[in-house]
Amino acid sequence: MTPRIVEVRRNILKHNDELARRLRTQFQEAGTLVVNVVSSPGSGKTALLERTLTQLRQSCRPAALVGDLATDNDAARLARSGAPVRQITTGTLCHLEAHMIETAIAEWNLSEIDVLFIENVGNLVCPSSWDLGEALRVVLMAVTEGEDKPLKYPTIFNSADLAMLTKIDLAQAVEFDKRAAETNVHSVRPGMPILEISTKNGEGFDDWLNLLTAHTYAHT
Ligand SMILES: Nc1nc2c(ncn2[C@@H]2O[C@H](COP(=O)(O)OP(=O)(O)OP(=O)(O)O)[C@@H](O)[C@H]2O)c(=O)[nH]1
Ligand SMILES: [Mg+2]
Repeated sequence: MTPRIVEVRRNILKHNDELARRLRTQFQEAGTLVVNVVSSPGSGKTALLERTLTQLRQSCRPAALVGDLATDNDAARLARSGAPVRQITTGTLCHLEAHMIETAIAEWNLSEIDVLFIENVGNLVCPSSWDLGEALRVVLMAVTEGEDKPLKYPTIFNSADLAMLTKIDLAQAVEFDKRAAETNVHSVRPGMPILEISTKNGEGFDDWLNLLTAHTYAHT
């Protein structure tokens, strides 16, 4: 790679970081908890958010943005919860960027949103470098993907605040080694909390909702 290209990339990332910092301040001032959900394609991000939005709507005001290269299928799934939802289609881009979040929320009144979920584009590589102004970054890892993902994609696990082992209802069927997975997560990010969750049978949902509630800003 030539030095010129490296420099352009660095400038783009710097611009993203500055905007993300401004967004983070805006979210904090509005009292909106922003959660960036990342994983490889098909690990269960939308399924997790479908159930989460439906349950959270009983006690607070959640909303969601969802990024995909194409289609608004995931937005349609999430909108069935009744929460405000917007799809961001990225075309050829493998991650969301801060300016896309800024545009997508432009018409929303943040003070009316307690928790904003951002489902990132399914990818364990690109989203790790792009700050979206979130307060929490959650990385999902489905039991069907094997235990070694943290070792192969350390950057995303290292930049996350919480790891989730999803599709835990399938763990036995695919002979998933939970202890090995936890060891791998902690070898990359010592001490990171790990939740086990199933959107099929609801396992782990109470812990997940409690964790969100603990991070939600108190509204007066
Ligand atoms: N058994 C089981 N299947 C699940 C669970 N969560 C999701 N799935 C299934 O996994 C598949 C993919 O789930 P999605 O929620 O669409 O995954 P995603 O991460 O949003 O996928 P992309 O948006 O394409 O990256 C679907 O067929 C879901 O029904 C779970 O907890 N248990
Ligand atoms: Mg999805």
